[in-house]
Amino acid sequence: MKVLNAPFVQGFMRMADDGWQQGWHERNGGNLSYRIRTEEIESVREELKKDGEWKEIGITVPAMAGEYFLVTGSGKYFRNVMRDPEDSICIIEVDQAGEKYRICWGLVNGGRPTSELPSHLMNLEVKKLQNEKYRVVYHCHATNIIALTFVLPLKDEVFTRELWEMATECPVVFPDGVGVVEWMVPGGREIAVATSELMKKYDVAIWAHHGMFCAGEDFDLTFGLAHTVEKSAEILVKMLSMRPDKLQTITVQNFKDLARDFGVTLPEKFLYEK
Ligand code: 2HA
Ligand code: ZN
Repeated sequence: MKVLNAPFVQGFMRMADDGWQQGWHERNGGNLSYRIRTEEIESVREELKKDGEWKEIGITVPAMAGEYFLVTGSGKYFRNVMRDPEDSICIIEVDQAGEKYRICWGLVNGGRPTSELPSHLMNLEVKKLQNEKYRVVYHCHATNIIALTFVLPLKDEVFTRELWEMATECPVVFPDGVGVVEWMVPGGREIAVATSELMKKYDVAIWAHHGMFCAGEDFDLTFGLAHTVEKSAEILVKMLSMRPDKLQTITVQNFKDLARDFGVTLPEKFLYEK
């Protein structure tokens, strides 16, 4: 099969384009990665090149040894993924030590994988070790969530509770909550480690004054998660623009009733009395 016809590549391109259309990917903002299944990589094997140069990832991800990933390119625009995928995205293979990668397909006009490759691979590794089904990591510059990082305390408890209160579906969609990383230099090992620590507990990490990192089992779930979090953030921004306090909200008891009926467990640390 041609790489471009493979359903996982089509799904990846659609998600990138959906993010662009939401306005979360100005210029070269954001990045997306997908851990490719064995049968999927076999289906496109004929088009993969084997002579790419091995390059350092910058971190070690032993549990990712020998795996293949579809990732966006560094400096590439989500806006162009649909129109020119072979220029914008690439398939990479990780070596047996989990220390190096090589490009097997894509980035035909040169370039390298996303600048956030260390964060993506570390997060995918953390998730894989917890649940083999997790395959997608997505980073976007969602406007309202970024805005909130200027006015809410940068604490997991505060962000989770405020986002949960803004839409009834939220505790059901992200019952584990969201984590927050204080401002850090993007692209390196330090932010990768901080984010992957949060990913041990949550599927969402918010980077202060920068954006959001999400992980999930497939493109629908991961995009849907980012979309739900950002929608809730938008409602909170609107609410705070009308007045600084709420006249009424979803109460702790309401959350407990919701958890019971929807069969989700909500950690006690988010159900504090205000
Ligand atoms: O430009 O979003 O965090 C890509 C990014 C870096
Ligand atoms: Zn970014």
